[in-house]
Amino acid sequence: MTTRREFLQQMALAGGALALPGIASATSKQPVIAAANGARVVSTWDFGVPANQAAWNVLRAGGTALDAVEQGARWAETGLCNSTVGHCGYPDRDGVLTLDASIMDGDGRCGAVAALEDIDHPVSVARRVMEQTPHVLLVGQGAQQFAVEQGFEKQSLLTPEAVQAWEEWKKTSRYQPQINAERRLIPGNSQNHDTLGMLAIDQRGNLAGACTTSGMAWKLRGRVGDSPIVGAGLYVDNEVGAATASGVGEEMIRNAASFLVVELMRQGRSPMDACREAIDRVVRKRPEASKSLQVCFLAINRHGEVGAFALHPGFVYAVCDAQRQDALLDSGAVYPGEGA
Ligand code: SD4
Repeated sequence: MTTRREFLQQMALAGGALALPGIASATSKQPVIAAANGARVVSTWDFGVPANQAAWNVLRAGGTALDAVEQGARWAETGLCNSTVGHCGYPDRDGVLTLDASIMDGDGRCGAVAALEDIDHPVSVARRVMEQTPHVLLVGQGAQQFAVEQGFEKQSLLTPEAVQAWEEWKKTSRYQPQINAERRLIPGNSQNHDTLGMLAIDQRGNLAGACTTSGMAWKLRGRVGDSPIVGAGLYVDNEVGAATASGVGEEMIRNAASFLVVELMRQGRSPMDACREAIDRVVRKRPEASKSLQVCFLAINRHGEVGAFALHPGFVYAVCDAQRQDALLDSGAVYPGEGA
């Protein structure tokens, strides 16, 4: 597989595009991804590349976007061990690992779980909520009870590394989310990435999305971020497109951000312009706070065009389609550096 550095170098040589013209964003060249002739899947952060592969296997075989994003998210939940998704996630400040996930189909059906404990594959539990209940969101003990009733195994997901990191954190007990923490190496955790937000369009032109995370490490017990909140961390509408988010979820909830991105696309904005406007809203609402936290949006429209934008540089997103399976691109950003 092409490394990220190699890919970005190839991009530079190719004029900054996947064989397409590039356009300037605020702080970096960001390629325009052309309309897909067929299926395409995109997702957040470096580990989106292998997660996309899991989704692509479904799309390539003619499967639905919904099945594809579930498989992609499942891969992230167990296929890799990192500190922010699934079974290797870092716990809250009380040492309890809680998982949040959502899934949404282009026809508006959706399901989610929040503060789910001791159950692997929250995205699949979210899908069961969508398909097997009249509800959209189950939380905490009720979500766990439902998962067990659906045949999911109850098991401890907290790894010794996560416990060790928590013990270390307790020495200062400071809650200070770091910008792009997901891309920095943490001792004992060589693959420290972040929430997986994944969006797909299938061969029939249907869209779907999924978002899965263990949330912000060291959060207050009971804290729920944007990822399981439909409209905040994820929104999909076959008429327009889909959007997902990563970063400090409180900002996405305040701005109903993924819904906002989709509605901006409905008004005619490109995916990147829509993401950028949503980022601008975050800044306008909390100008000081936005200097020291990260928020990232990723969007795809119904034609398969893709765009992304972030508060601070460093957000990367993975794109996979019939032409290229391992593309990893830098988003533009409002601020020039990694923040205050
Ligand atoms: C949350 N948005 O729980 C998630 C976590 C995340 O970068 O994406 N962190 O707020």
